[in-house]
Amino acid sequence: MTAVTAAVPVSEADTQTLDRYWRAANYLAVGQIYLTANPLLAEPLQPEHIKPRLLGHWGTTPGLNFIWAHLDRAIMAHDAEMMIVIGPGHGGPAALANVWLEGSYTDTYPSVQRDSAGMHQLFRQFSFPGGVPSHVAPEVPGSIHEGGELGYSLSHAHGAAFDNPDLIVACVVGDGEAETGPLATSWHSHRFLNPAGDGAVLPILHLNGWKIANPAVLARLPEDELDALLRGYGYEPAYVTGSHDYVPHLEMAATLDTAIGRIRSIQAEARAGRPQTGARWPMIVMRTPKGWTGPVEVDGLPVEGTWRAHQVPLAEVRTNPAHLLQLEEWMRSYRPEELFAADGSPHPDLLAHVPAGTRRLGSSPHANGGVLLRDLDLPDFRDYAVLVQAPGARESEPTKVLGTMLRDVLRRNDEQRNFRVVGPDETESNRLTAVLEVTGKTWEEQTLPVDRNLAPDGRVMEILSEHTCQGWLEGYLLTGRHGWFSCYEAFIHIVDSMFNQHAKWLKVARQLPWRQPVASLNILLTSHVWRQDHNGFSHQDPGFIDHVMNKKAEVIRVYLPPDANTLLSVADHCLRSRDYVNVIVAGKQPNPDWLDMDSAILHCTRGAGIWEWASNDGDGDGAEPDVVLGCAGDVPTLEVLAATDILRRELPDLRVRVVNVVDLMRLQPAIEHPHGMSDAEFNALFTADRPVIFAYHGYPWLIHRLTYRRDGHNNFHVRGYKEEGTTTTPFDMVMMNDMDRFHLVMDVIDRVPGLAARAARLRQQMTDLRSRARSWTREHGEDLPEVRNWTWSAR
Ligand SMILES: Cc1ncc(C[n+]2csc(CCOP(=O)(O)OP(=O)(O)O)c2C)c(N)n1
Repeated sequence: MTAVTAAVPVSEADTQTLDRYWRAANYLAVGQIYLTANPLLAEPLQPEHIKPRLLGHWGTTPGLNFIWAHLDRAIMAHDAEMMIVIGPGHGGPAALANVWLEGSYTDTYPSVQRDSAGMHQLFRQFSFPGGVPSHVAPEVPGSIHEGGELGYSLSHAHGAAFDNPDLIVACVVGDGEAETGPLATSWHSHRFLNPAGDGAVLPILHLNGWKIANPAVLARLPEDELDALLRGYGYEPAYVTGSHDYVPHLEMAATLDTAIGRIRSIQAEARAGRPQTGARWPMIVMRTPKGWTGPVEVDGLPVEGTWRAHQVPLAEVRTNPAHLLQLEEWMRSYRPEELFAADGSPHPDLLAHVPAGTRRLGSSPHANGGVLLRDLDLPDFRDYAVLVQAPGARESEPTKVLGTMLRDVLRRNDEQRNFRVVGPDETESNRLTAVLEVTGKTWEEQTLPVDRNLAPDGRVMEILSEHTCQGWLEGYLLTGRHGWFSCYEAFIHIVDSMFNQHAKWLKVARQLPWRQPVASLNILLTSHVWRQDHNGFSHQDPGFIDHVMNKKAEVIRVYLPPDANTLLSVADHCLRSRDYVNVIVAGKQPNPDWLDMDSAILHCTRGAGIWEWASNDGDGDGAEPDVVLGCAGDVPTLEVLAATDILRRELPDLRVRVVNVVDLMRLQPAIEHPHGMSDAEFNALFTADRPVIFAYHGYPWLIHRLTYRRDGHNNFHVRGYKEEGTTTTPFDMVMMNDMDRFHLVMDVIDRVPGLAARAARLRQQMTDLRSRARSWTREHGEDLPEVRNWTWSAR
């Protein structure tokens, strides 16, 4: 429960304990960067005690250690449940030093004990081949945020705080990190944080003045401008300033006390039913020197408090005796003999402020979210099926149908509060509108009578920042909850890089036995390339799929359901899955319903298969097809079926096989992806020697990339988006990219041996039809009636 706590006075003895802890953490950090032997400096440092390659970041580390020490005290003093997110994740030595000191590291990795052998191992493994990375990577207990790519700390921290009412997430924001676009927009996250039902985030702006080689902008603002900026973002900033000569333990402790008191009072008011609209959340601005307590000067040049402290302040320790000596003096300045016993264990008194068990920052269960993960209570997706009496007889808007299922996922999990839908202002545009029947869109700011569907405790989260949406959801998932991100297809590229980092995180986390699986990141891409009715070229880019394909097969899934029932089946599968990034591409526009629910389930289970009802190669003699028409994606499927219709009517002897691919990964070889087909299966489906005309939702080369090793690859002819587009009709769009039914018929005629001469007239008709379709759009502003009204006629 959130009791409002008064500031707890900090005694002189407390500050000495904090200082001893801080010195120990700093010592351990320097040791990790430099030493491969002699961890306790039992003998004078020799070149052979030094790592051959010095890799790590010192500059941010002492500040992070200072923050960690003080968070520990605050956790104890306020009986608080806290987590830490470290924006400057290159400060890995700090996180590792602290989790070792508090014992979380040994709990996670029993081979690294809190003794001299363990300290030796801690030092040696850091940034060392076969050891641990230099960042706050998944290997570090207590972390949900690697921080290698800067910019996502605040959005991750808020994701962790949503629906965790007792949790305070301390979030260190680097002053360089604060210059990034994603970080800059994520200051607004607290405007979506409901003090009644969510936890809190305490941003700590680490104003150490410098980036790698430049000053940080925020550090050079006049104080009143910085203050005005942060207040404008809705915070109540408090300032803690330290220097080479002054360590502000008292100020930091008091400031944290006030901040936690303030957080709890906002929460208590809100939880007593008094809305806290516009509440100013506390934040801390910590202005301390970069490389604090490190070498003041090296080779006559200033280092502490400058950009030179960013990485390794003494670079030539192995070869330059003066540097070696300076390192030894630096390490001894922390007086390790006062901090560690002869066996290397930290003196118990310096750990007096370290909390126990899961209150330790390195042991927070929230930071290993899989241990807290509860399955979603999912409705039976079959209940939302559209009725399909004959393939293509009726149409529906797939995402609208999905919205009804997501609505009930929200409803059923309202009590366990572990499912959210995020999107950049597009939930309704993407036709998931039904979700708003059971919840609102989160909004903590003022409202006007004209506003619709806003609610302080809404479970649909919309902010026009794809970065923030993605960051919130990642934070939410990594702390053991579930979610759904829907986005315009073209603009998901904005988070290409964030996706990269999340996929990397999952890849590594899956290999760590102590990290429990988390819910998959589900990304629905809709309002897609082929149907940009009132937008156009800027909104046409299906390349995210190409991008995700670069990541490890074991964490990537891409689905292209061709209609509403297949979308439901895919969505159900994704919501149950763990440790993946699921990318689903599905349209929101009216689209023929091809498969009844039973067929949809079978088809999705196969991932790719022959559509018997559309094919005629199985008729009669069981001979092989003359041509295979492959399709992946809703619009390509429609065009392939329309082309098949023409072929079967006009060339009834031609044996046509229609193969639809829902799960794109099925095309890969089995050795490349767990879903990949064996060559035998692939050949059975696509044949080894017949022409395959493949209509694909995205850029055509991806299909070649996936199939280049297959026997029949030379016969693959892929149509897809080739960067032709504008604001025009749906059929004109497919024509502009030569993926229309008429062009597909021409492709068949051109590629089936012996057909060209026999079908010359049909080919000419197709050219003429393309011309007619084009001029019809120019004259009437819409597609040809026979195109618009085409339906599959059962045979
Ligand atoms: C998005 C991104 N761009 C560039 C970098 C390269 N980089 C690593 S550290 C750093 C400076 C970071 O400065 P700050 O956030 O203030 O951290 P600190 O000074 O505390 O080390 C930069 C530019 C990066 N890691 N991520």
